Amino acid sequence: MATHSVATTPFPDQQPGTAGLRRKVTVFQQEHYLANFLQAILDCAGDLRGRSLVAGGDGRYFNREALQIAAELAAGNGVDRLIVGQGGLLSTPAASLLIGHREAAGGLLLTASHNPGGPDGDFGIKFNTASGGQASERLTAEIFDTSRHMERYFVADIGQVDFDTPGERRYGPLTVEIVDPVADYATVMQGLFDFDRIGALLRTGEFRMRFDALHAATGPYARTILEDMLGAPEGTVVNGEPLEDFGGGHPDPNPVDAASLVAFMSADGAADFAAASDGDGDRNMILGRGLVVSPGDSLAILAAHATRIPGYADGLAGVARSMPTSRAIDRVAERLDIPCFETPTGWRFFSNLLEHGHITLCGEESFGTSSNHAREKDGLWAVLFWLDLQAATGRDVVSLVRGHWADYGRNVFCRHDYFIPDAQQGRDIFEALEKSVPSLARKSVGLGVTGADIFSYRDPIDDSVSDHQGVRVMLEDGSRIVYRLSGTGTAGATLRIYLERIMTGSGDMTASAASLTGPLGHIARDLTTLVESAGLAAPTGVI
Ligand code: G16
Repeated sequence: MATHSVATTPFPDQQPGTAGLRRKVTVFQQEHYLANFLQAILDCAGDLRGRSLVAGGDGRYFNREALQIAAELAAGNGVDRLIVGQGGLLSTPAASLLIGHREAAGGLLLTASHNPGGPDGDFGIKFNTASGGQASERLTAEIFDTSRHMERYFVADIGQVDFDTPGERRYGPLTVEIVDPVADYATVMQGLFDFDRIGALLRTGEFRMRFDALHAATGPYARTILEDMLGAPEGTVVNGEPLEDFGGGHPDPNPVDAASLVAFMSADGAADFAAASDGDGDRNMILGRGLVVSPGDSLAILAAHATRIPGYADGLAGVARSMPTSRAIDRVAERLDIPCFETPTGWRFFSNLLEHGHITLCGEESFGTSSNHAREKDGLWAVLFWLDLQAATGRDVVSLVRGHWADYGRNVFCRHDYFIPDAQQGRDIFEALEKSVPSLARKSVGLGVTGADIFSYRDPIDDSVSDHQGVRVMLEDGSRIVYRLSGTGTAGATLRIYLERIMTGSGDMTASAASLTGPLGHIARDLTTLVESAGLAAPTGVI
C-alpha cells in the first residue's frame, strides 16, 4: 500500500488555545487544514514508528471524517497501531486512561469539549502525550511553530477504515483496533469507589438521581456504570444518546446551558441528586435539591471528606486549583496540613504535579475536577465521588454543602462573561487592564484595593515559567477579582471576570452567589474599559 507525501501550504491560524485547536467545522473542512495540523503534531511527538496511538472523539459532527484522515496520516507516518473507541467515541478521561493502560505514545482527541457542534458548530483536536496528559505549553508552541511552516504531510492509501466493528484489522502498514470505549474506564472507577455502597443507595428506591448527558459522549459511560453496574433505575440517565449536534444544545454543564436540569432540581418532585457532563465528558456539574454546587466548593468538599472514599483512604498528598478558582480548597488544605498549588487556567498545568505525586485532587472553576487516577479532568468520576460520599455519610448534597460553609465559611464565587464580537477590541481591553495594574491600588472603587498583579507561574518540576495568566485584584475585605480572556472560543473574544467574596458566620450564607457578588461585579467592570470601549455595561453571561 502506497505511502506518499502530499504538498501543502501552511495555515497561519493553527495556534492551540486553552485545550487544543478549536475552530469552526467549516474551517476544519478546508482541504489540508486538519492534515496539516495532524502532521505538525506527528512531527513533534517524537519517534512514532512502531508505536501505538489512541484516537477517538466526543462524537460531534466531522468526528468520523477526521478519524479517517487521522488514520491515513498515522499510517503514512509509520504508526503501527491505532486504538480507537467503537464508533469513534472516547470521552476525554477515558482516552487519557487508555493511553496509559496501553502504553501508547499518545492520543489524538477529537473534541471541542463544551463548544456547540453540528455543521455550523465547532470542532477541535488536542494531542495528549504518553502520560495521558495534555501536551505541555512547550510542546504546544512547537506544534504551532511547525504548523506555520508546513509544506508536506505523509499519508498512506489505506481505504475506508471500519470504526464500528470491534476487534483488530490491518490496513496496509497500520493495525486499527476497535475497543469498547467504556470497559477500561469502568474498571478504573470500580477500583476507586465502593460500588456496593453506591449500588445499595441507588437501589433503595428512596434515593432518586438524574444524570443529564446532554446528548454528548458521557451517555454510554453513564448508562453502563450508573444503570447497568450500579443498578440505578432505567431512565436515571437522560439525553444519553450521543448526537452529532448534541440535539442542538450547548453541551456545557453549567446553570445557563443546562438550565432545564437546574429547573428540574428546583421544582416539586426534584430528585435527591443530579449531575451533568459536557461534550467530551471531562466537566461536571453537581446539584442537590434547589442547589447547584459551585465547582470550587465541590473540590473543597471532596478534599475534606476524601478519606471516606476507598481510592483516597490513605489521605491526600496535596491539592491544586487553577488561579481563578475559588480559594475554598486552600482552607481545607490548610486544615489538613497539605500543600495547595495555584496554577494557570488549563488542565495541562496540573500534569507535572500529578505525575510527580505532589497532588492527589485538583479542580477548576470551569466545572472540572479530577484526581491522580487520570491526567485529565473527569466528569463521571466527580459524580461517582459525590454518590459515594452521600452513601458513606448518609447526608445529601445540600447538607454536605451547608455543613461545609458552617465549618469553613463560604467562598462565594460567580463568573461574569463579557462577549466582545471584535476579537481585537477584546484583546485591547485586556491589554489596557494589564497596563493599569500598577495604578489599580490607587483607584477608588468603594473598597480599598490591597494588591494587584499579573499572574505568573513557575512550574515546580521543570521550572518553566508561564507569564500573563490573568490579572488579580485583592480587596481589603478579602474579596478577589480575577480577569482573563477565554482561550476556548472560536469567534470574538470573551473577557471572563471571576468574583469571589468570603463569608464567615454573619449574613445569609444561603443566598445566591449571583446576588451576593453583584456589587463586586460592578466594581470589577469599572476597573476595565468595557463600558467606554465596547459599550458593555452588563455581562453577557453570568455563571
Ligand atoms: C478547557 C481546559 C480547562 C480550562 C477551560 C477554560 O476546558 O481543559 O482546563 O479551565 O478550558 O476555558 P476558557 O479558556 O474558555 O476560560 P474544556 O472543558 O473546554 O477542555
